[in-house]
Amino acid sequence: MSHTFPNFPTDCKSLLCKYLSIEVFEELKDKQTSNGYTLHQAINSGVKNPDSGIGVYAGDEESYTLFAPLFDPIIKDYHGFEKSDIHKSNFNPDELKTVDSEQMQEYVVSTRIRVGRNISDLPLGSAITQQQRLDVEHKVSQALNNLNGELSGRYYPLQGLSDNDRDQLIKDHFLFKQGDRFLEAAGLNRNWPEGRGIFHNDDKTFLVWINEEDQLRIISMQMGGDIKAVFTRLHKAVSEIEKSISFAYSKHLGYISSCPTNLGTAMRASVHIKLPKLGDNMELFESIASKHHLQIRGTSGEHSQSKGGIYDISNARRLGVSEVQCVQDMYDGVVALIAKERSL
Ligand code: ADP
Ligand code: CIR
Repeated sequence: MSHTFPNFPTDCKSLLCKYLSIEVFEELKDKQTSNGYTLHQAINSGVKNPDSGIGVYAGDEESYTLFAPLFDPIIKDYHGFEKSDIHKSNFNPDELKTVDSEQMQEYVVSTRIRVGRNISDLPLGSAITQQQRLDVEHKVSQALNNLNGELSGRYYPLQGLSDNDRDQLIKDHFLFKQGDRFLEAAGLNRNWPEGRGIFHNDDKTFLVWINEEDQLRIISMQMGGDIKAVFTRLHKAVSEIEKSISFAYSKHLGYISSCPTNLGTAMRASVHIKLPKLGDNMELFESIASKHHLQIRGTSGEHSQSKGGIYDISNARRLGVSEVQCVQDMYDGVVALIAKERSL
């Protein structure tokens, strides 16, 4: 099927719109990866949703090389990561410098750190087949069912959950919502809800989402602001899971993810934090956030609004910085935000 150059509205601010020149489009428009993933599929989310921040999704690891003339500048813009850079991992919780202060406990409602992972040698969610998705669910849930101690728990397929249980898990911030229009246009909602589900321990401090935007989202979370405890639990969980599953990793791009914003560490370390005064002064709020490489989200996840002066603050950089640095970015930024909030 032939496609013509997309028609972006004049106020479009997505990175897709910024970097998809006519020349790049012409160079890439007839290419497809060995899994049959095309440029048209890679850009469809940003074409259908001109309000995207980014607007592209990879269908497999090969998408990042085949469509590099489009993906490389997007990756550089978002992460400040050059084509010649190499990603390095450091997941050692002992190297995180935090002080568990009273202020942290007063302002921070809850802490959550997640990493995205995808199984090596399989297409990513946008290009995966229905059978491959079911195979992922089977393999991952089996591996998780073998975990012990604090990490031991149960897998709940989405199809087996009642509407009430599902809605309560979403409301309590444990479970993903049904994929939105961004994921829909990326092909990530195909065959929904089959093959999707959530594993969690009894306390819901360790959770794994299966087959949402990435094949795994491994999550550690708890109430309050003890960031080190959350990071330490996540490190333990990821190390255990890696004993039985091999994840897609490239020397250049780190862990391979569907969305280029998640490459590298694929880590988002966040707090829900009470900052009502800064919330009334978004310009100041955003300037501190940007200085500390932070992203501000609403409390019901990406593209949601803040409620009651509580915000979701997380590291924006994930590639070219280690896991320790991602969490350190978040912690240092949160300390600065609390100091400013108190001064207002
Ligand atoms: P992701 O972190 O995977 O990018 P979202 O932004 O969609 O995804 O958030 C997923 C869910 O996690 C949402 O319900 C959101 O409210 C919840 N969440 C994120 N950070 C925290 C936190 N620090 N405390 C409690 N819930 C959180
Ligand atoms: C977008 O482009 O807005 C969506 N596809 C989501 C992008 C990833 N999220 C993010 O950077 N916050």
